[in-house]
Amino acid sequence: MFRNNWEKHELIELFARPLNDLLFQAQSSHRDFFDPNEIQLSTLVNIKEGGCPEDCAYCSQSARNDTDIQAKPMMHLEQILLAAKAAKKIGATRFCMGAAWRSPRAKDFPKLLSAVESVKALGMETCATLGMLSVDQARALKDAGLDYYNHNLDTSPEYYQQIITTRTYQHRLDTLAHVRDAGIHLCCGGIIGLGEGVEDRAGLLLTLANLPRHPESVPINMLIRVKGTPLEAGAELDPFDLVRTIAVARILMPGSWVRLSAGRTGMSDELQALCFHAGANSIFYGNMLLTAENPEHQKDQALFQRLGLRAQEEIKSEHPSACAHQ
Ligand code: SAM
Ligand code: DTB
Ligand code: SF4
Repeated sequence: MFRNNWEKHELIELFARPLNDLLFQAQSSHRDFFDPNEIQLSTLVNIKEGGCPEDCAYCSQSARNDTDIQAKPMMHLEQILLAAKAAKKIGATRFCMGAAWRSPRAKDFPKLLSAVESVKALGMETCATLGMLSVDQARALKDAGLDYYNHNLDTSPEYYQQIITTRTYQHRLDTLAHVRDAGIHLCCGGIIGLGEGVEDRAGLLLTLANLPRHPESVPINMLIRVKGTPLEAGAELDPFDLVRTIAVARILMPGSWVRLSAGRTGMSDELQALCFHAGANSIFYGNMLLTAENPEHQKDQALFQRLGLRAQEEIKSEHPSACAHQ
């Protein structure tokens, strides 16, 4: 029922369709698997800020970029739990812990496992994004109760080298396989606005949709231009390219949650509404992403009210794509 044999030319054709036709097709796919008026809410917390050894050209937390972010030690368990309780109180169902690491260090691992267990015990879905994982690390996180792991491919295999040189596309695919094999849901997407072309947006979505199984969650980030990074002064992105990328993601992966991710503070309500129409049905919720700002939750609630959208309240244990992939 779900395809993972897409060809590049099919995606290029989708991207080139008149916007109304593309939106109609995306909205139709969306309604096959989801309530079109329900939005899933995830809250992020940065449990280890700055000082990252990787050289991702977009990132405020790379030690190689001259940004305002300084390296800090990992957060204490109590602080993480306070943040999770606050996220639950404002209505988030998933709590995502991010760390500026190439991969987790052995000495931090027991604390990470306790954080996952304690957040899970609050009745929230758990997510983490900690860089590359080994098979054993993925298994241990699963045993602690980790529901989702976020690890993005960021862009196409061809454009990737322009953005990151300290780890390869294959490294990323290996981590995705370790996460999958451990039985953790995958959250994997990318960024647009890196200076890539439409072939690269197609190349990213092609790789995601042709994985053995579609990621359950697909974050589409719009580049936040951070002062002191190599991408600080790149060309402005046409917002319709964001809408098209979301629509194509929705058509290719109809049973996945597509998340309108970084960059919402710079988007109008109208652009966000168009992204929801194109098939986005998840957001990061709460006033901070990792180091960058995100809309205040009251602002999102007011937008939901105006658009007749509802926040997902119940965590669904069964994912829409679960049976279709078997
Ligand atoms: N260090 C871990 C890693 O890279 O896997 C986890 C955190 S990392 C910040 C998570 C993702 O956030 C990146 O893969 C990238 O897609 C996104 N991201 C980071 N900085 C961004 C920015 N300035 N604008 C948009 N997205 C960004
Ligand atoms: C994802 O795809 N986007 C989030 C999350 N996964 C970890 C991160 C966005 C980061 C935006 C820039 C910042 O806050 O530093
Ligand atoms: Fe490090 Fe992740 Fe930022 Fe890359 S995106 S520099 S790995 S924190």
